[in-house]
Amino acid sequence: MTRTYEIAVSGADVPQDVKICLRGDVNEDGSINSKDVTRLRQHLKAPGTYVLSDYANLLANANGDASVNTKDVTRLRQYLKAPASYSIG
Ligand SMILES: [Ca+2]
Ligand SMILES: [Ca+2]
Repeated sequence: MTRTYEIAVSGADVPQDVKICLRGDVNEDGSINSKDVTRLRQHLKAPGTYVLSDYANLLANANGDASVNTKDVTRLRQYLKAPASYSIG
């Protein structure tokens, strides 16, 4: 997953806050757990009601393929059950 930032360089320091989440952390709270599965399932069932940000949509692509769908729900569940056997992303 790639995020791109444009930075204009000047003589002054400019602090930047950047939020970086692990793929699979659909609700962007810093951990991957059943809440992320729920969030993704809600989104897939009613995307107009449970909207994901562009970033959350990237994070939701748990299997790293070209789309966000029920396969990502399955991968998240597999990962949560056996993290040593299944990777995210
Ligand atoms: Ca989370
Ligand atoms: Ca996917």
